Amino acid sequence: MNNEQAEIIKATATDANLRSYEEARSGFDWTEVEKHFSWHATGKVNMAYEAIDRHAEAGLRDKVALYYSDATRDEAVTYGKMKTSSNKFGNVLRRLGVKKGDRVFIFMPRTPELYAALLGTIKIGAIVGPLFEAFMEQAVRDRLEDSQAVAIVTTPELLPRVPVKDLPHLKHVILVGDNIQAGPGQVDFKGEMAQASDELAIEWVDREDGLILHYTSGSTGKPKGVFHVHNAMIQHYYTGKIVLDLKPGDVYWCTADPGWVTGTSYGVFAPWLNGATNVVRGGRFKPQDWYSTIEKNKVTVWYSAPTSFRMLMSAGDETVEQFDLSSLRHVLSVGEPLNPEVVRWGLKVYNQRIHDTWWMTETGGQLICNYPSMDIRPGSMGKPIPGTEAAILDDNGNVLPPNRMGNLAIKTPWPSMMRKIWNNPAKYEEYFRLTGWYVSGDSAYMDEDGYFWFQGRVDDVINTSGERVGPFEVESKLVEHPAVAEAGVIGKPDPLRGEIIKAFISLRVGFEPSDELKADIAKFVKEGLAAHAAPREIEFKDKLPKTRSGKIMRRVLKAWELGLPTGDLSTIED
Ligand code: 6R9
Repeated sequence: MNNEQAEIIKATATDANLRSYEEARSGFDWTEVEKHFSWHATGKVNMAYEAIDRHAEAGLRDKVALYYSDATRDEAVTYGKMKTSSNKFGNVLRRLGVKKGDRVFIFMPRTPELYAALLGTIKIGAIVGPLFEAFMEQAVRDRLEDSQAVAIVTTPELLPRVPVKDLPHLKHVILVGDNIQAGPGQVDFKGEMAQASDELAIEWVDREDGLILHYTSGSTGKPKGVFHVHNAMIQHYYTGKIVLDLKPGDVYWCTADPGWVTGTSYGVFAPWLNGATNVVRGGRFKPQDWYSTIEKNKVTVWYSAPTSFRMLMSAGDETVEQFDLSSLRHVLSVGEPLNPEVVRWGLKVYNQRIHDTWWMTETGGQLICNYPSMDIRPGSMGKPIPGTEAAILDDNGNVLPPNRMGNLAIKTPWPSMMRKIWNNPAKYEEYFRLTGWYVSGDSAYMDEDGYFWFQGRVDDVINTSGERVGPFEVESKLVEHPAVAEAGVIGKPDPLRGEIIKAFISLRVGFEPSDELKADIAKFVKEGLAAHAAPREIEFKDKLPKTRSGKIMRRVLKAWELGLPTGDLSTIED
């Protein structure tokens, strides 16, 4: 089915946490993993305690939990320090009256304060909602409105994008910065933290109580609030151990922002549950900064995304040679298909096999992976982790034989599975419409040896530089522009970004196509929604292809774009 399939890169790991794949799977039992946790006996649990306090209390108080650097800061935060700073933040929230189950959003750049706020929120049993700092007003509004958040942690720079007046549930704006003059409803983070106690009575919650709310895009409607519970720690801990292969001495760098699920499940929970040292690099992507982050911190395990690897690749082999990257011993990727080309390049320049991993916001944790002890087939996502089963189903839920393309599905349940879509039970049910299975929305096939190969999205979700963008959200923003009558948005294949956003637009009467107008429309989306959601290409059309029920037929736009046959047009409007 795929000629890449013949290529095999042999496993080299000798001391992987995982025995052979087959051995690890046979007789696997999640309850054995649970025994690692202190709550196994009591039943009461808290993710932040297990990630930080537990280690701080077990002799790792002075071990570095976080190496943080950006253009102006360079800090090492110990487990002991992370415990007290998150305790303090928990106390700040309690003093404001924030309670278990309340939603608290964090909307700020990656800094040690962000991590203290995230952990402190979890410590008091509140549900944390991380937001990308790139979000503009509409994106922030949608998420805070839907979740009825009571508090937001942000910076004075980002505050103008929080429409406080329109959000009646939002009672507290906690501002992180210097010389904050807190107005009504506002709180000075630093001032409050300085006064707060180091000691906090942790809120012990049930395994099924709320932990985190990640908003993510679907093909229709507003973004969905994917709701995860404390129980997810079982999977975060276990995959941190067997997939990331984390050991106590590791310095681990996950390049993802906590606004993306990778930046929390594997940028916060998995590494700290495993007692590793975590690296966070603030600021924007620059190849030299990235390599110097690895060199300076002696990063051993590195988890990034195809889009970043492709950008590093285009920065050239010479750039790699300027740095000492010999500390690296394990490299992984997630977010989009990992091109075989990138895998080969990684082997050449880093002397590392890049291990692909597949999972989703909804799955909460890794599911289909290449283990350290497994041969890699470049272009394949790997095999389901122990304790889980994956299959390719037809649309009626029948399991398809090897080499047949269909719906990638996972047998339910697994520990980190989402527990609901906030305010939208119907949407939640859609994922489980084929009894006994979670239907991912990705299409794939499995080869004879059980390796899974990604083929595409079943719906229209665009994956640009590893970020999921719903075409509907972009179209809605586009039609708010005074010149735009109708808009249809697709993902156009792009060698660097995976896909870029291309918009087909019909103009209102009185407007003429021009390059200035294109630029103005793109800017409108960038400032109104998010930079990564702005179309990089715009094409004006007199009319857009629509179904009789008025739905824009994105697959026809895509076929036009790719010069492919348009397929069944029976539902098209005239
Ligand atoms: C963790 C994360 C999920 C979607 C998923 C799929 C794509 C993720 C992939 C991959 C090919 C991989 N995706 N990993 N495609 N190979 N290894 O990315 O979550 O942002 O929710 O995106 O990303 O299409 O369905 P999320």
